Amino acid sequence: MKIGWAGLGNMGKPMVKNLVKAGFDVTVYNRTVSKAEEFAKEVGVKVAVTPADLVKEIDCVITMVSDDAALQEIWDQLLAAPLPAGLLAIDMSTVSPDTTKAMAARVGEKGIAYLDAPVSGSVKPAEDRQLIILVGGKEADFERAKPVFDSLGKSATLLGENGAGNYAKLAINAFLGITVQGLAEAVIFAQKHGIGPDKLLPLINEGGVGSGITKIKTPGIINGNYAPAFALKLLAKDIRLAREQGMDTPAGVTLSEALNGAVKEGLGDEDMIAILKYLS
Ligand code: NA7
Repeated sequence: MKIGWAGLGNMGKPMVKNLVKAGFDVTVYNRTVSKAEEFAKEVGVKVAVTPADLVKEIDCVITMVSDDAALQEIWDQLLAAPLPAGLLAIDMSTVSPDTTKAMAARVGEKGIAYLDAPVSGSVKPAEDRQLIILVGGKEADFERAKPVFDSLGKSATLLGENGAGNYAKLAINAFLGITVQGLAEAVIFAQKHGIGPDKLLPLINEGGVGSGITKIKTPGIINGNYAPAFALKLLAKDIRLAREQGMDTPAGVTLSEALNGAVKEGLGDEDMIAILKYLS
């Protein structure tokens, strides 16, 4: 299968490397072309300088970009180009289920099959082929995409029609955000009473209340390292999307306010655990 990949951000790069390792023929496109050229030198893939170049002679186009606007922008350019017959489109970004449904209908008019396939897991799981892939779309298209998914993650699950993958992703990230905010609040409270994160976090991680995410975030909190594995602004976007889809329960509402506040204070490009700085 020949793949055209659009979006070489923190997630896109390790995912493409795994496709190459699995033997797929991959061409990459990135809005900032210099990033694609640098990446191609390292990995040995071909570079397309426009979305139109990307779709020449491919079987499958995969998008992994920031948000709904980025996805729309790429598809506006793709749809202006001649598209190969039987093209399969897979969007692995986290976007609104409404955008997915509209996009699937729009490209469907040109005979293109469309899957929403956002992922649970950030950079390390992407590098280790441990992503959990959440899929919406038709069974036959899912089966076609299976070899791609198998090269990128540890599981891929078809959850329903287009949009279902996005709904599952928003639910999981709401839980992720609530957990991270809870962790930040516990650290702040303990610190106020003389117990530093270096003391508290190992105790959390030793017990039943510790989890994958508390363990992953522990070194960053202790060392004050907020380099983004998952940028706070992207979590803020996900919670905004969940709110737009009717998530109005208390922790979700509070989380949404905290994340928006943190973005306003300029913390958006730091890791999501920078919510700790905002709440301190
Ligand atoms: P990053 O590291 O912020 O990367 C975002 C990518 O999206 C990057 O390649 C950007 O290109 C691209 N992008 C952003 N805006 C546009 C527009 N308008 N047009 C085309 N391409 C664009 O995000 P992650 O890799 O961490 O996350 C990707 C998705 O997974 C996201 O939905 C997360 O919520 C989950 P650039 O290099 O800036 O030119």
